[in-house]
Amino acid sequence: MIRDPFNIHRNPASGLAIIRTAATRAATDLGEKAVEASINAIEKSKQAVDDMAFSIPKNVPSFSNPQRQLEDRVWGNGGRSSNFLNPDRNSLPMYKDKPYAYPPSQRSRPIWRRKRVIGVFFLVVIFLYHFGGFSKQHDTFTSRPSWSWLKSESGANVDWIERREHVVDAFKVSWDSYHRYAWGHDEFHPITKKGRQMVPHGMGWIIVDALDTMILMNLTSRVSQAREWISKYLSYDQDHDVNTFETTIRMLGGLLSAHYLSNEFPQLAAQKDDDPGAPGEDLYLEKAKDLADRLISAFDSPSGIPYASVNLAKYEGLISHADGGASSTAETTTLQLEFKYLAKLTGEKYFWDKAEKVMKVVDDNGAEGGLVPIYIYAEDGKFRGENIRLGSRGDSYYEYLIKQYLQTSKQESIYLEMWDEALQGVRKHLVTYTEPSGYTIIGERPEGLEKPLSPKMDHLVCFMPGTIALGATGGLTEAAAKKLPTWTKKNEDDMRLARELMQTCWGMYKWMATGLAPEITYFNIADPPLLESAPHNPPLQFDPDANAEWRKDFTVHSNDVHNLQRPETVESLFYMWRITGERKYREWGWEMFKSFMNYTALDDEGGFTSLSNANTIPPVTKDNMESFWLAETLKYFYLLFSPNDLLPLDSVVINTEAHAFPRFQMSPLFSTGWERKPRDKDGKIIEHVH
Ligand code: DMJ
Repeated sequence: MIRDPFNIHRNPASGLAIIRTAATRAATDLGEKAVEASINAIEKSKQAVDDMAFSIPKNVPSFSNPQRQLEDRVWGNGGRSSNFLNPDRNSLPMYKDKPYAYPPSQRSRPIWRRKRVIGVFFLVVIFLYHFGGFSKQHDTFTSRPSWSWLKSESGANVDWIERREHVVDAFKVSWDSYHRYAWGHDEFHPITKKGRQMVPHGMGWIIVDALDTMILMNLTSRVSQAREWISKYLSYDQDHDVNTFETTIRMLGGLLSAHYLSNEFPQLAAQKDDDPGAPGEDLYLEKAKDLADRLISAFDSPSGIPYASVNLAKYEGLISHADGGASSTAETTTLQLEFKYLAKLTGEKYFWDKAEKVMKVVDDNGAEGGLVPIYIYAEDGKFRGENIRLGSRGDSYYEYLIKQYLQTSKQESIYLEMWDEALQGVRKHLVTYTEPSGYTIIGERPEGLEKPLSPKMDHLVCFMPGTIALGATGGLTEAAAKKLPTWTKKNEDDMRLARELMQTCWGMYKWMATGLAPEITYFNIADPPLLESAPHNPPLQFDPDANAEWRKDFTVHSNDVHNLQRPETVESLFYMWRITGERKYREWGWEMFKSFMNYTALDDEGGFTSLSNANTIPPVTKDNMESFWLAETLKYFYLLFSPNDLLPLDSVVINTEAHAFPRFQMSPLFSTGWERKPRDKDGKIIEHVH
């Protein structure tokens, strides 16, 4: 651990870090060119080998599908909000991984104008149809690739390392396509082969998010590409607002993880710091520190709850444009692992204290059953509304409770207590079983705990099976944890819940035509919903028959059929495999990986894309590669097929964007520094009467 070696926080704009970088650059300018040339040569020869191993299939998009057009309207700005009141699609976006369900333009238009538009539209459609405009799109795709390995049957002697190599190939193709068509851009649209920036000069969204996956996969030349770009071009001194949470989990998390992995595993993607042209050895940490100094300004609110956004150049937190000015609860409570690890690395206590204080302010609201509403005001630290869910805006609040406990080597018992309380609350208020088959789901309470349960589950909720298992064993295998005196019936029950939810999440994939989950699934449940204690006995296999009974339990609305390459289910499969050792989780992961290869790969080694409709074959493509495809989804596939000693679960903690940090001891410098207010058995705070 180092402590702010260059003391750069005292002068964030021009610290010694910057001087070092400039000096390195000046001294090595000539050498860099030579390195660049040799990197390119290596790349070319590597790609020649890749070509033989991995030829990209064809796929079929339908640009005429009305579903696609609907999705493009709602998700058209990539789920980002530039200005909620006046969404301007052309301005540089502020990234948000949430759909703003604002309706299409409400401006009223004279009817004759609308008619004319409709008329022109139909003429264009007829023209394209007649002259083969649509069929041409189809000609460039096939519905299934012809890789022989995709058809191989699972036997007893599976070579998991060979399977893992196919994941590496998928990563290389994705990265190289991005490098070819959109290098340095924050977004990549692989069908139109275009990139787009989120801030004026780009903030390395894809490069930084993908970096530690490349280190783990030992992709040396590609790590060099990324490192060079970060060294030469990455600047956070940009007069633009960014989302506090997304920038923290992806950029700060990515840089910190790259720092950790490259120090902990110097043999992986080895970078020789004394090579001519190589940037300074603390490049990742220096960039992380500079970014954190800007992001920390989000915490300067009256309550200490961070604002939704930050202007990076101005070091200024910005209140949310939407949601009545409230921040998302999960977003304010999913910054702690990153700022605490940075505090540990630099010795800068203010990072720790500001992140820690958020947890106190949230907890002081006294949420019943430990279940928090999904919005909170930065101004006064009070919750907004009563909408409770473990999907978007609620999810990682719960995830970071147990992970904060593990990060500091189980020294902060307050977070275990909060996690246990919340999990009990989930059981009591959100868990129920589907009909007729009896799958376990986590529903939502959109109007508060006293109001009806909505049987809706975002794919995002599928982080829960793995996280529950992680909480139950602390990252040990189940077999090892069971031998400890601390193992109780509660741990048994948690593992059962984890297994049941894992099966439900896998069912979301099995239900869809492409084998790729939708964004949201609804379930058929009893009225009133069955209690968590109710008997239930779902079938262990998903019968592939199109009319199989289990299919009646699931429903997917036409608005929700998109698949954004999300990681949560493979993330949980990874934890479940490591913890239970049950081979089926690896096999499910392999099946899912094959579905991604079958239905999201683009022609001409164009990479992989999100889908607007994953419930039709051929699927409808969306022309976007999410950075978490590289940072999370492919990383979790890689880890799932890797030997278990790669990132052992009992010594690391993995952030919500799949960036790995070490567990560590709290030094005397750091403390939790707060206590929970006394509360009753439902978790409500007991007010003292004076
Ligand atoms: C990622 O940015 C993170 O996993 C986050 O916690 C949730 N959304 C995406 C992936 O779905």
